[in-house]
Amino acid sequence: MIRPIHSIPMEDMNMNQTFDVKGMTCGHCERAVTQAVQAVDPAAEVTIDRATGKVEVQTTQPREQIAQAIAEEGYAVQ
Ligand SMILES: [Cu+2]
Repeated sequence: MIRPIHSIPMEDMNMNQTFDVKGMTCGHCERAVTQAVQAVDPAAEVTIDRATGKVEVQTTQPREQIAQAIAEEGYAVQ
């Protein structure tokens, strides 16, 4: 059976979003970015590759809000 899109619960609507984040130099930066993202979406899964600045986020929240939270921590994000 096919469910109409509006009946899909939020937790089924996780999206994998990738960001380029500049300025993460240590584990503290990774924690700061992770916590900023999880302040927007406590259930977000955050994977960070500090060497390349690649941040992967599994979240139900819009991309702009995640990017803004990271930027507010002081990191350049694309
Ligand atoms: Cu740091």
